Amino acid sequence: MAEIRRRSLLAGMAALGAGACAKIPGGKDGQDLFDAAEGGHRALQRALAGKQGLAPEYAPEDRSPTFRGNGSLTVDSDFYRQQLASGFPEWRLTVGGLVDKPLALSLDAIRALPQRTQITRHDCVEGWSAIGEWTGPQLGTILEAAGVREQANFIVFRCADTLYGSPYYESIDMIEAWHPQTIIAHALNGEPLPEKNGAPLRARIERQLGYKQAKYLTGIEAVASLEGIGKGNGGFWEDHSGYQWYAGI
Ligand SMILES: Nc1nc2c(c(=O)[nH]1)N[C@H]1C(S)=C(S)[C@@H](COP(=O)(O)O)O[C@H]1N2
Ligand SMILES: [Mo]
Repeated sequence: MAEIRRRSLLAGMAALGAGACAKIPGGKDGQDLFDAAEGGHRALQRALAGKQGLAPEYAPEDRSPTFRGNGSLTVDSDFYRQQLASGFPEWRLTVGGLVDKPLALSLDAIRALPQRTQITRHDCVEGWSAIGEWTGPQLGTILEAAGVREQANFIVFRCADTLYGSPYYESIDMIEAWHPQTIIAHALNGEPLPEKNGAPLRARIERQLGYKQAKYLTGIEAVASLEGIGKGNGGFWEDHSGYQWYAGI
């Protein structure tokens, strides 16, 4: 309970930005946060990242024999078919919005960044779980390379697929974006991502539910507000079924 309160407090602070005068109850942690805020936005993000809990990680033998697919299981386009058949040579992950240096990253470029591998449990609201080993660069590494601006409060994930006629998308706040376990995964259990699990790239946001784990990524966009994106609720299921935007496990 206290942890949930603290999380939403931190999320609120990040949304306000470092310049906002936030009063943080709770003793030493609060003071540390306040000190960090004085050091600037980037320092605040770092301090927050270091203080956050990690989602549990598992041993190789805990991995589920098969990691089922859910929601979209492919992308219905000729371009996707052709890229899938040839190892995605022309797939690009664009990084744009509130950044100094917009990027268009190939899979090779993404594989060349420092990598993180983590074995975590995926929980879908529909009532199933699976444990998988994910590998990819931390989102923070990519945001740093792109020079994300202070005005960014959210990262939006753009996907290649549509579900019921609308593009799938998701979003997270900057606390989640800088979290060490937030990665752009290109591999599952040591192999390139299978088609059904989001090939060639998907987000892993390990402290949140399945629908936040955007598959078939084509773009990352830094924005100040979620207004005007989809129906404004921060994600496909948030727009279509009223699912919570902060989908904490
Ligand atoms: N692009 C895209 N991402 C998506 C979905 C989708 O339909 N399209 N479904 C979500 C849901 S509800 C879940 S549970 C997981 C399923 O991931 P999996 O197919 O690897 O099991 O992906 C999430 N990300
Ligand atoms: Mo899900």
